Amino acid sequence: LSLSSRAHLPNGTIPHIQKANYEPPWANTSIIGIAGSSGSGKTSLAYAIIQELSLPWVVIMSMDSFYKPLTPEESAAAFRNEYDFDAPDAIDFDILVERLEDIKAGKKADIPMYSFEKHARQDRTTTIYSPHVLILEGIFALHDQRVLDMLDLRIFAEADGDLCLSRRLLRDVRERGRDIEGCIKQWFAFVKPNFHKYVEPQRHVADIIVPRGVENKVAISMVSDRIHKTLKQKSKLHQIELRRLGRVSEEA
Ligand code: UZR
Ligand code: MG
Repeated sequence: LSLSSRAHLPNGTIPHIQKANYEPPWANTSIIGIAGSSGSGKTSLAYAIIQELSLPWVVIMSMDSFYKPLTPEESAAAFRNEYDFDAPDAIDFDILVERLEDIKAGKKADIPMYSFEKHARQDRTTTIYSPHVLILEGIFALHDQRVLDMLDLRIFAEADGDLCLSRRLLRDVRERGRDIEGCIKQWFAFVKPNFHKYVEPQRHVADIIVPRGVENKVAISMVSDRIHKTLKQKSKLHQIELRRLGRVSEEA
């Protein structure tokens, strides 16, 4: 059973993109972590990596899903832009680790969905089940040792502070229902000081630091190559294991 014998290019796919195909069941999901400042372009980088990977089962999981629920007092503070969402304490790492372990074990994982307008989890959840690759993105993606241990690749997205601030202003006003004064208040009270305190130190545990985000085509293709290599390796090991268990007969 060769790996390439199962790889096929369905008619009608874009010719210059090579589709890869790996053997299911896919329990040992490969996980990429992307950390970086708010507004550094983590989400866009994640989408660019997905496009480059060109695999059928890749999902992005945002750490926003794991903000702890707020008490009524904390929620009121959040609406006054006085709640600190930029400290690791705001994130429920225990649940995040649990869900990542489930995904790694090939189990279904229900992921909370977050509303930035309401500063709260929504009632609905979304389900992640057995992807080839999962991209975990968030300001603290490289913060918790248990998460770090599960990552196949650790990325830190680098961008100038003024670029981050201007992106964040535009996005939060357009998409997250904020006003400029509130954004600026949050930035200088929490985002900027906590960047230096908690976010930037994650550079030291990153495998690669990616400057210029989505424009950095070289970095994106390196990440993609690396992941394809990892998947092939895992697939090979999986086949060897199956054969050892006598589940698959030898074929050409
Ligand atoms: P990204 N955040 C909110 O403003 N409100 C919430 O309810 C939850 C999070 C902000 C948070 C952080 N900070 O900087 C940012 N503040 O979301 C992280 N202040 O999201 O990485 O997409 O910028
Ligand atoms: Mg984002």
